[in-house]
Amino acid sequence: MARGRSQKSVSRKSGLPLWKILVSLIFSLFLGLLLLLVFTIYAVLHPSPVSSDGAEISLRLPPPSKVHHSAESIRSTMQVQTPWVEFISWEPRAFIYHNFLSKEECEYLITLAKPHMIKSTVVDNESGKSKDSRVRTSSGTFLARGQDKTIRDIEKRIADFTFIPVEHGEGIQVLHYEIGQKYEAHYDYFHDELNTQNGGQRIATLLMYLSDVDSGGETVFPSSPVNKSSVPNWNNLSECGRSGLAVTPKLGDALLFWSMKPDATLDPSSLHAGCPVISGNKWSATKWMRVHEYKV
Ligand SMILES: O=C(O)CCC(=O)C(=O)O
Repeated sequence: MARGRSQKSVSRKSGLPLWKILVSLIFSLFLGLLLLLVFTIYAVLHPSPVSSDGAEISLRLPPPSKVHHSAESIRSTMQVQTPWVEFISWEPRAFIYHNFLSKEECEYLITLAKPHMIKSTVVDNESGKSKDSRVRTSSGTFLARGQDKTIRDIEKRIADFTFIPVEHGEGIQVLHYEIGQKYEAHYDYFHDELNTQNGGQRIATLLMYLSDVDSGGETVFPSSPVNKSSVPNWNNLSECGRSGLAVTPKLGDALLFWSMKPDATLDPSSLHAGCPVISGNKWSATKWMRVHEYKV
């Protein structure tokens, strides 16, 4: 009995009272919940988009109060050269990525391509081979996929913005149109078997404008109806540009359009043309993207 009593009194002296333990537990729990709440509120107020390799995508849209439906009015409210996306059509699905390339990147692509420019060709529907054509009178050259750091950066950005992996892309084709040169209405998807063996069909195209054009040179979708009164720069468009939904080339901007619909069928509304340049020069760079990996 004596031994039992003495043990009891020792444990009471060395341990904390139960109420103190309970109070500190409740306090710690409260503190943890408070921190969680603060982090959640911060994350909701400061969302940060993340690219496939964990890097932040430098895409910023104007705040909702500044979203307008005309490119001109948006330009006048945006002072900075920040990338932003403008939706332009559902048929075909098309978007403009404003300020997609920097001026330096545009100049770099032109400098790289200039010594290698040759007369552009088109694909023969029967044989699937390249042929000379009056339909396409520009000159151009292909840059190898991933050929240097700048190209890799641009190709990575294209993948981030289109959600199509870099490996599905053909090499960038740089194009140069002088006065009178054009690319008549065509589809980017193929009508032959030969050209779809590597990578399948072309699913989408990104046209990057490397220069402004003084007059003409618009990319136009003749099957996409437009309401003249809803086009703010109607008076500045060439006759060709007025034949459908037109995109005026602007240095650094990129036009993304889809040649296939979400149900994986070909989209005939993706018919498009490069209008004749009326004055100045047009430099552009095309990235065609395939359904599957395109082996280079
Ligand atoms: O230069 C343009 O506006 C059109 C180019 C084009 O159609 C193409 O590269 O497929």
